[in-house]
Amino acid sequence: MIPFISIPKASLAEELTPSLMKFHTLALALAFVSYTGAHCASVSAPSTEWTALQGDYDYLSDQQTGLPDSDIVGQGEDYGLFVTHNDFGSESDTDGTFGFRIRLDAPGGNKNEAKFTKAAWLGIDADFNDTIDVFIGVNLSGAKTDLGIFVPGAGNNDTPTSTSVSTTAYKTYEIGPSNYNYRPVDYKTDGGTTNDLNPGTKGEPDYYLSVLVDFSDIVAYLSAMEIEVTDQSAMRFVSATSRQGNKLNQDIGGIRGDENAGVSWSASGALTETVTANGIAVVPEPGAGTILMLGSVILMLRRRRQGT
Ligand SMILES: [Ca+2]
Ligand SMILES: [Ca+2]
Ligand SMILES: [Ca+2]
Repeated sequence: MIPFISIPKASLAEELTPSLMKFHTLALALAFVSYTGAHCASVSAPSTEWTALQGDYDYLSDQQTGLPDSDIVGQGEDYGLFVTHNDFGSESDTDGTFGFRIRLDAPGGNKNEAKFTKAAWLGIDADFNDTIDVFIGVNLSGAKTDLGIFVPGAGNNDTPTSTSVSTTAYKTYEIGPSNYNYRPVDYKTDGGTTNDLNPGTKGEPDYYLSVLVDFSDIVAYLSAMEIEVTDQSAMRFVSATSRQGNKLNQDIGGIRGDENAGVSWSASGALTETVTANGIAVVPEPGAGTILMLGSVILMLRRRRQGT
């Protein structure tokens, strides 16, 4: 439900404090953000059709194995992480496709053929208890060709260090042009200001890695874990790259290198803001305390006016 804040009459508004007016402006702006329509985007679509999360998303040259093709980068409007949920007009709120796109510092493979040869993950905390509940991603390391939904490993999965990915996928899909894409950034169509955030490394453009899976499979997996979600549910994400399928051992979005790797996910700075599957910010409804405070301020001002 969209929070509704009534604007006071001008005469009364003149008496409201500047901070109260700022609150009104902020509440209305946030309500607008939460009300914008759903996006639909193919796996290769311009990034303007995906939903960008967090501006300065990750540090340059901070991934731990010296490989720029695994370095997640994102600065300002040259975003490092996007998500999308596409419902194709379905009325169900548990179907459609869901996916993520990360921006990497350089292409992998060789100069004749750009190719991602590592693993990339989006971890989801769907119940806000600071543990990663499920991963989606792709593992193209070695001879692997796995794209799908992956179960967190046997550890606590509550800090970057204690989090891993089970080697057995919950669900895999055949990789094809509808669910996997690896291509150079083109800021003229993707938005942002540059194709190469870190010219000091290889002098090649940054690359987007994009993955889509069936949202209903995520819903089913989480439901089996007693976490019920729809495409309107609030969730938080982490992103990571790795050399093998089971560890987050190259780069984690939002953390510089392995700083904060031993602290909780929320304290580490790696979790995104709270959003729906489509990346739309979830606005908490005004708390009872806020409404009471607003009510008593307005009442006090009215009484003061009547008394003069
Ligand atoms: Ca990085
Ligand atoms: Ca969790
Ligand atoms: Ca990082």
